[in-house]
Amino acid sequence: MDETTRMLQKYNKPVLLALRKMPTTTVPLWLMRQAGRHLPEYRKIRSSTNNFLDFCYNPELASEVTLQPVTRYGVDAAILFSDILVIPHALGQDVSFVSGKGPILKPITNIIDVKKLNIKHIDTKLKNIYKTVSTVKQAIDDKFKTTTLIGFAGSPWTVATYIVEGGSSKDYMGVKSWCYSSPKEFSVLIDILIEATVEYLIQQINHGVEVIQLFDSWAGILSEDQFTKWVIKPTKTIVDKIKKRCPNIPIIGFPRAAGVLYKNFVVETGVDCISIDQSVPIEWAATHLQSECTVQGNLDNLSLLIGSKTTDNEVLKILNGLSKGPFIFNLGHGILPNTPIENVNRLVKLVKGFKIEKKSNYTI
Ligand code: 1CP
Repeated sequence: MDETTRMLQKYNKPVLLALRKMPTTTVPLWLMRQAGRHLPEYRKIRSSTNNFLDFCYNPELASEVTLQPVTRYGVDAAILFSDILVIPHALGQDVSFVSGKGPILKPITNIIDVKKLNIKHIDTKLKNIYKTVSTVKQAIDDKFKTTTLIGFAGSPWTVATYIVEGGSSKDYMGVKSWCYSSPKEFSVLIDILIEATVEYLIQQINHGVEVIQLFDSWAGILSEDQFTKWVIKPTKTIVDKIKKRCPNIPIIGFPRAAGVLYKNFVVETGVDCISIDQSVPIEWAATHLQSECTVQGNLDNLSLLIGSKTTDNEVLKILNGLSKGPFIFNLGHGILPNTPIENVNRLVKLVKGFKIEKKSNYTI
């Protein structure tokens, strides 16, 4: 047993153990977007600041909301409270969040504007986020010893959709037209995002995050070839660069709605864990994905919002199908703002109370 394994077992952090394909006593659990509007304690603190980015850049408030779901539910991981759009903001793009409308960016649609993005000052602009990481890590070391701290960034493709479309989009007409018609130009934007994302994640790691998740929320809108170009390749570059500098930090990939392309993504990028959405059949995930890496997922966020007997059955189906191998329970996409607290409590109880059968497909 090496030193890292001994440390992991001593501190018994279930999420880290699962990411290293090691057995756990209970199924590790956290929920995407667990810190946010479904929590009354979040809404209370959030109402103190008008501007959402100011809120993300306030280490005291951001570290407090990062820990709220850990304190309330006892989930096994805290995910840094920030947003994927701090990267375009740090690169110099105008970004704001309008209540009821979501993010609004000044769209960048040509190579001249792409070349105005400036990577030089990102660490200065993001320094308060690094301070949030250090503050949360200290609190975890002091008080929540079994909790894993997850850092994150948006993947280049998904961040590019916001940069080009100027916000959320229904059809992604602008960004898809660009990558089909001028792939060389578009790759200049993707390369800037790769470089900024690697720097941002390395700094998060230096300040205390123990795991990285890459959110590619809009990966599922691309054809196979475009998926390979704009999702798999940039992710592989990011994974390679981070592994070179921080070989012990596990990386979770989340190319949402990728269907059968999840398999290509896992094999080609070298991620340690794949986060899957609810459209992936459990048995297929166990056979084709869990044989390669740890799997995370995949309860429908809407099922959790409803919280009926059907939800319990779906949870049990996921647990029965995936808990024999390296697995982290999560949702298929972020928790919805109207999700009742009691539904989350019930889910946590069900997952934590689940008896794991004798393992067959662990590495040790
Ligand atoms: O006023 C508010 O409270 C704003 C709501 C909100 C919150 C709570 C936004 C605006 N971002 C966040 C935090 C956030 N965003 C986190 C940390 C909280 C946690 O996970 O516990 C994370 C990981 C994100 C990531 C994020 N932001 C993604 C990827 C994950 C996903 O859900 O797909 C995306 C696409 C965004 C963009 C974004 N940020 C906020 C909004 C409304 C949107 C647009 C979403 C869309 O286009 O549908």
